[in-house]
Amino acid sequence: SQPTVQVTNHLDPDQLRQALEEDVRAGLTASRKWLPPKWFYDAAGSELFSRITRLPEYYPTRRELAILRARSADIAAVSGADTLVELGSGTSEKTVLLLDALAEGGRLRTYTPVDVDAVTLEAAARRLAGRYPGLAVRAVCADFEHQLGLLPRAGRRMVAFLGGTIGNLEPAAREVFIKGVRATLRPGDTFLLGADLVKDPGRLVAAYDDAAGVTAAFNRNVLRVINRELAADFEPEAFTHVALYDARREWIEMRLRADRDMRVWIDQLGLAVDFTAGEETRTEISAKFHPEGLRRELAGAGFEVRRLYTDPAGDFSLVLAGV
Ligand code: AVJ
Repeated sequence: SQPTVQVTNHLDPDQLRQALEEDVRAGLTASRKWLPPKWFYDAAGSELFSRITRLPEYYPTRRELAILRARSADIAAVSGADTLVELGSGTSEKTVLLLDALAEGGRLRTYTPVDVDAVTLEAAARRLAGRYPGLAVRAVCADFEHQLGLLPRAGRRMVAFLGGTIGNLEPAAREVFIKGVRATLRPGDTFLLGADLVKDPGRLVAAYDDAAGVTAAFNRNVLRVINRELAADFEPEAFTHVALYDARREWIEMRLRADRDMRVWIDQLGLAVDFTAGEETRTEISAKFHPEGLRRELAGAGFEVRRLYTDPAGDFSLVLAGV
């Protein structure tokens, strides 16, 4: 019998490890230190992010869900997709709304979640296969930013990139990424993009600096990942979580501020890193958008914007674009 769940791993552990080593060396030897947000998401980090999505201050997930609840039927009809490819699928919590709508239309055949965290990916794949008998779940463990070329090409696809993760990319990388998605699509395929919108800075900052400290724990988790994977001796508790809004660049920045002078030894890199008291390491940007800007960037990459939805409060948007 046809297996309904198939997991393809494109992340060779050696390559993954090399990418982590390169990122940590490059970021922590730079004059202004930084670490890429990709390394937040080990099993503990994925769990912390999942808790973030339920925080009262963190509105994006709820707003996007509200849009999906209201618009999934329209999205399914306009896309005409039989295959849903989801980039950065995580726990696939929101995906059921899209899958339900596509199934309702009678065309749904394949779901391809794509994520870097193999554990979370496989659990989500099995859960969804159980929920939709007859659905072929072809999970792909990959770094979607750099491995778009490896995505399955069969079927009439809708590529969904939800949650506002597009905001993790700086403008130049974002342009490359959107053009890369465009290049993998054929006529009839669509791109569904979730993006957080510019709003009152107070609300933005609160969403990234919650009262319960879950985002702070998520931010420090990157140090735990480096300790474990590269045999480093970071003291995560000696770093303070910082979230600020850069109004000019219209993005949230998360940083880790050293509470005192410290020397950290990263054994696997043979590297000592000095932090001075108050020094900040940038760990994430989360860009916020204007609807016109989203339209412009998608059109500039060769997409035709078919729908731009927002929630009633105007906090978040979903764009459905064709090629
Ligand atoms: C998963 C990238 C969409 O930027 O809002 C949440 C990650 N970081 N709180 C975001 C995140 C801190 C999240 N994305």
